[in-house]
Amino acid sequence: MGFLAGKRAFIVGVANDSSIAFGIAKAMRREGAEIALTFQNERLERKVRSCAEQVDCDILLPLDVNDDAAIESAVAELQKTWTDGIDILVHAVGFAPREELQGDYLEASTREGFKIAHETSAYSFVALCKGFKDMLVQRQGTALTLSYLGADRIVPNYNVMGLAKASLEASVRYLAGSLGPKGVRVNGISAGPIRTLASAGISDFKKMLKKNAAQAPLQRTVTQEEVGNTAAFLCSDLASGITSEIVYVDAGYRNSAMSSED
Ligand code: NAD
Ligand code: 0WE
Repeated sequence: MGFLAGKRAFIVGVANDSSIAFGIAKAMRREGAEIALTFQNERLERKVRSCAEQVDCDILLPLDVNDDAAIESAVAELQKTWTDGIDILVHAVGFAPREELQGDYLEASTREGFKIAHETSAYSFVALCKGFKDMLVQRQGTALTLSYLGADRIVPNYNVMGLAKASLEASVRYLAGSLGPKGVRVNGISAGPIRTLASAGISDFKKMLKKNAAQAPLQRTVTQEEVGNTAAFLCSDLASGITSEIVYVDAGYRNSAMSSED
């Protein structure tokens, strides 16, 4: 029997079968969890529906995380099937206007871009935890989000997303503080760079993957499956003593100052 047998996971952030959220859904399904997925808009519905089928997921809901009414509807909809709450909430959402992720940080940054990046990438995790709080408390559940090293290092072009991820990571700690007394754990995974829809079209992404692989102790990048396995562990009872943490799944890159080539 898998280590997530009997658990119910609500996963936000699947766009297609390259999504990190889909790697998480597959790992959690493999370990026995029941899965519910969402799609951001009609444009993505068909792709997400095909992902849903692959993880035997019967609950597929529309959800724009910037819309509080949509979050409330998702809660109400989920409660119809999962009447006594959820065990796992996964937030794998990030967005900034494309122009903000190109070139010099100071030049590229705008008030509006800052607002959009922080609302969609950081506040949305708080909004989801607020909406699903009662359902999480009911089953002593756990929440998980996805971050990136740009939260505390200067990564060229990551720009305002770095600030939004720093806020998201601080939020993991404060949310853990809020929900810990109720028995709910909150953690984050900081993943190394992976080719997905969100990284498509990022200038020099291929170069970045190469540099990460060259400098990481494991001499390679990581996969959606590896992030998925860590997510499954963190959201399982095996991790019952872990909350407020950011776990790096990056082949060791963060702790490496130089590569053997330097
Ligand atoms: P992805 O494009 O597959 O996933 C991003 C998701 O965010 C999409 O499903 C998209 O629909 C969703 N989204 C954006 N705005 C939304 C909104 N308003 N409402 C609802 N959903 C919305 O890309 P991914 O790389 O799998 O990204 C998932 C998470 O992993 C993000 O938080 C990203 O920052 C993080 N991350 C990615 C990498 C990487 O290199 N790919 C590395 C570290 C962390
Ligand atoms: O968090 C991310 C991606 C975030 C992202 C990507 C896009 C592209 C399309 C947020 N918003 C948008 N907006 C769009 O219009 N990652 C960790 C992947 C990523 O993105 C980078 C990276 C890495 C790594 C951007 C610049 C530099 C490095």
